[in-house]
Amino acid sequence: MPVDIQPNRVVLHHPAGASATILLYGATVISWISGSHSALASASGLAGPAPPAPTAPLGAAAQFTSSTPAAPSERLFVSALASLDGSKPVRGGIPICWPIFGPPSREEYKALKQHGFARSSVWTYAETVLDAAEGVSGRFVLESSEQTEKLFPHPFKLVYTVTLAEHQLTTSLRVYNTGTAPLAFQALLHNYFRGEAASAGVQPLKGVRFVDKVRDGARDTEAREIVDVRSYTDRVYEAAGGAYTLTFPPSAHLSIKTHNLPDVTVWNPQETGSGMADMEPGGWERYVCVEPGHVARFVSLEPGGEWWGQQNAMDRFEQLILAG
Ligand code: TA6
Repeated sequence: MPVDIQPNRVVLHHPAGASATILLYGATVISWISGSHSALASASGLAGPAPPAPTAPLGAAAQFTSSTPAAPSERLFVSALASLDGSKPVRGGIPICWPIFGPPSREEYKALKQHGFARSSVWTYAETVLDAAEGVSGRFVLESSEQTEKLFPHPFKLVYTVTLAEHQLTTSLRVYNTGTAPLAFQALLHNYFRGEAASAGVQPLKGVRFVDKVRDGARDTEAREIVDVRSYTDRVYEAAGGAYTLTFPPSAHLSIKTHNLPDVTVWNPQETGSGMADMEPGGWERYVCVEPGHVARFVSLEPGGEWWGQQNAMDRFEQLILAG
């Protein structure tokens, strides 16, 4: 069954063995299993606890070719202590931050919680958009309601489309202003990518201006070719270029391309993560958050207007294996 619609989640299955699981709570993608080579995934720390991956020495991985049978492996981190019952935002996966990112920075939004309410609202599964070898795609909707209007007095409609291909996951957020006044918002896709944080690198961010939340919002310019997260990192890079590579040496990488999401946050709490009740012990060692967003400035959408932002995450295992 390519699209499995369950009471609280939707599972997209791609014929090549990939899958994506999306909770209706927050339209949070909680699993992206990409068709890939499990031996390398295991060696690089990318493979998740399920499904089981056969072990093989890393040296053997270079022998692989594109015709080697692939075993799927998990690309997202979800804390073992995350709540998946709708009682609080999921610690992991891809929470959607909307209509704000971080704590409210505008007086008119002061009733909102950190990162807004999209990640803690129950969305509706609207339709299966595509069901083909090229991709399997499902669409989720969240509309303003009496509940949202108490906190956020702006009529809106959000449409979130998740598209799965053999080695790619594309998530696309559309915002419609269904009200009569301009709608101002930030938007961000808070990806928790699974992999060994100690070896992870994000690039190219050299020369990009950033706000350092670890240093009380100090402004600075990135000097490194490759950004690591070996110390507590919480940086919002502004107008960062929109295309990034997340590497987990020696062999795995993801490439992330975006549309209309000009900024990117890189976050890993290191030991401060132990202060989060829903963080599994040492969980911060097993992921890096690379979060494309439109956050440095608010989007201002006129009545009747439409905005969309998109990210495409591509698992580049196969290419590296072939290159190796
Ligand atoms: O995107 C990074 C960040 O804003 C950090 O400052 C950090 O607190 C993180 O998000 C997690 O926020 P949360 O509200 O999910 O605990």
